[in-house]
Amino acid sequence: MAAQKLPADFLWGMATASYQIEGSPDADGRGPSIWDTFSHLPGKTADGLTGDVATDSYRRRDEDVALLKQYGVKSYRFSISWSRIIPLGGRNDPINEKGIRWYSKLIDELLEADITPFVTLYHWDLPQGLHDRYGGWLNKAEIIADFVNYARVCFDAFGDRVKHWLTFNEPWCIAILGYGRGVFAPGRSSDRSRSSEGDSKTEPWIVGHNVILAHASAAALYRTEYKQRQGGVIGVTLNGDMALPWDDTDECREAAQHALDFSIGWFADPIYLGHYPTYQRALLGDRLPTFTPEEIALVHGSSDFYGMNTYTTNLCKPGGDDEFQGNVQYTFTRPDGTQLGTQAHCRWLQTYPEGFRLLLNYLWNRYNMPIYVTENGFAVKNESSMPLEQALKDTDRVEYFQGNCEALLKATHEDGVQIRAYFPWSFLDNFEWADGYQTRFGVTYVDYATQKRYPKESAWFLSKWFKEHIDSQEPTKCSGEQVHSMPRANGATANGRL
Ligand code: GBH
Repeated sequence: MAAQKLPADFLWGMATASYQIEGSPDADGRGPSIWDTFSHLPGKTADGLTGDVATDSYRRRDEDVALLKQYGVKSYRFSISWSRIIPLGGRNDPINEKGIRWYSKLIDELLEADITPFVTLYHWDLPQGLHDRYGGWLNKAEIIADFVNYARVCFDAFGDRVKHWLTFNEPWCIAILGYGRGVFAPGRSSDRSRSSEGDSKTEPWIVGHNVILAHASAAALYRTEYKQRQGGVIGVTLNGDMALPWDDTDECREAAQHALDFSIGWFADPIYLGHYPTYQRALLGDRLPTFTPEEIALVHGSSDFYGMNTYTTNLCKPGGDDEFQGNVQYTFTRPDGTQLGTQAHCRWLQTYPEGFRLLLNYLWNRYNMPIYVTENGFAVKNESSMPLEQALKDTDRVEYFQGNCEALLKATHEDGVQIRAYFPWSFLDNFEWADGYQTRFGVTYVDYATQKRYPKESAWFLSKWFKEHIDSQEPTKCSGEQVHSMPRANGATANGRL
């Protein structure tokens, strides 16, 4: 058999998000977002820093595109800053042509470089105006109408050239980190040491529900008014790490499934299966909102693919009172005391390629949708305190990507999982939200004093790996056969078991 390859139309590229890289918060009429506000409050980010400058990518667009081209990526995943397009955010507020022009130029430059733009509409930077006006994501009717309006402006302005849309990045983080733990903007929480407002018992579930409906409404708009003419695909991307039983007991097995129900099933079950997970409903009772029949009809089937952001694997034990994890405890320490993998700079991340492959299988079996891996990455421990030359030799990150790329290939060829894209996180070191700038996820080192970019070894590793592993032949599919869900070829049935 010939060497195992990925299909010629497989997309690989780098990923970023507007607030993490752009800087220039006042340029060309941009309005403030909740992340401007939040990051400027004392004590909200690890180093007290904000996204005011970040990687200065608003001003370095041409340079960034040139580097992407040098890496040989086929695609670039970036997000649009809502408050550059509609500075105040709302459906009756003015549209900012200068903001539109900036992204339009970026898209043109990418296409000229033969790079497919892969666009996220919402990567956490809600216009502050909407939060102030009516409570942002807490206000169902208003936020859905305003998000759909914003999506329409983007489809109108960019849809002639953009054929891959993501409505939301990681609804779990929006809801739990923004309204439950209060560690991300807008920082609401029941923890009064963090926030004077908020109710962690109810607000995250309301916000998650409203984000699902906003996603489904924007996807419906695209499908009814744009898809036929523009011919693209639209979906949501969910964060979720593999959950494995800590030991072989039934209790741990159950705990692992419960963890998946709360991290992934919360969003994926309604969107792909048409209902919230049973366990989640049982645990939350009427704190978890319900869909009307019309709403669930809109939600069910609203994503053209499975958008997968994943970083690690957690070993699961029942117990604890962390409702956001489904009352499951996570650890990286095996029963025999050994660690699951290599520890990253962040507490929550260790390398484990087997888990990546298992998660691909789990999602494929349960949801039956082609998968776009829209984020996957690693922050090397203490990279910020290393001399530059040492930081550029990012062996732990190379090993992380090597393991996961090999797992991706095995999932494709040995397991029959349909995978269409892989986006390492991230193109550049950047503003890592509440962790500030010390945690570096980039395959490109950014010297923040000079804003100079230095490719790390991992960038060249990925560049070479995908060059060698993507088939060079033209795909042999008929033109009508697009990237929608396709029936399973191997006849396996969907099941939620590990
Ligand atoms: C992604 O989220 C983001 O999309 C991206 O913007 C970010 O830069 C990247 O990861 C790297 O962090 O123990 O409660 O604090 C990743 C998903 C989910 C991973 C929450 C960390 C910690 C949960 N994240 N998780 S908690």
